[in-house]
Amino acid sequence: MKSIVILISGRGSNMEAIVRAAIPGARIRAVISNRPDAGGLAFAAEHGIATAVVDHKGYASRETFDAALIEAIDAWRPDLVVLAGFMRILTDDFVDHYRGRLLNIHPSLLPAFAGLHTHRRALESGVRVHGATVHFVTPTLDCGPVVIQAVVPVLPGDDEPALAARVLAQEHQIYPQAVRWFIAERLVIEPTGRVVLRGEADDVTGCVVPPLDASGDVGSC
Ligand code: NHR
Ligand code: GAR
Repeated sequence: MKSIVILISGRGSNMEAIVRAAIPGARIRAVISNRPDAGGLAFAAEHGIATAVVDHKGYASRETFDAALIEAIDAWRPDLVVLAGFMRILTDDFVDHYRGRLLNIHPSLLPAFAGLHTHRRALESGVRVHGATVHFVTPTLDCGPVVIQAVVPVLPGDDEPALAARVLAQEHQIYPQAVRWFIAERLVIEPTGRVVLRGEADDVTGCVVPPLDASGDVGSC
């Protein structure tokens, strides 16, 4: 049985999707938040998962915060650490400590729109497709090896909440899939930084393109 620790900062719907996926061979040991008011903590507690808060506001530097976070995480001896809407940039030391076993979901088709406010920036830029990316975390923000991406259309009339909701629905599909692959030891990071999926592809491969609306509005973009 492999152990997983999930880090959140807020609502925790991706954490919830991973918990609900009941991944064979995996046990979610703890959910840790840097914010005491993170909504996701209640869901975790209700599901019998240990919760903890390491409040970044109680630390003078990123280094001391990250050291405290490592201590809280390592108490659970995790095989995998999952960032699920975790909103603090992590130091190189933290990332090195969990090298090859630290995943993040980012709400854009990386390498486009690294950083914050991805949906607003996608709308402003005029792109016709947007999406989400699960990647291994490396010291350079949102630049680590890509595991799986999902694509959604940007539709006429979209605002930030509408686009975010369309992307989030896909996040809830691809993040459990990425974790399933990791736990099954099917993800290999090649020296080039590409991720290769070992074994036969499941029903879902490393790219998810949901069927577009049949209205034709988006078919010709
Ligand atoms: N850390 C490293 N080193 N590398 C990555 O790829 C990371 C990371 C930490 C978090 C998630 C992330 C994202 O998916 C993530 C990836 C927070 C910020 C940010 O600017 C940026 C990216 C991500 C998470 N945070 C502000 C900060 O000063 C705080 C913002 C807030 O609290 O609302 O840390 O995009
Ligand atoms: C998700 O859309 C996730 O991709 C994004 O925040 C949301 C968290 O939702 N992550 C980032 O923006 C990281 N910078 P959740 O708390 O309901 O999973």
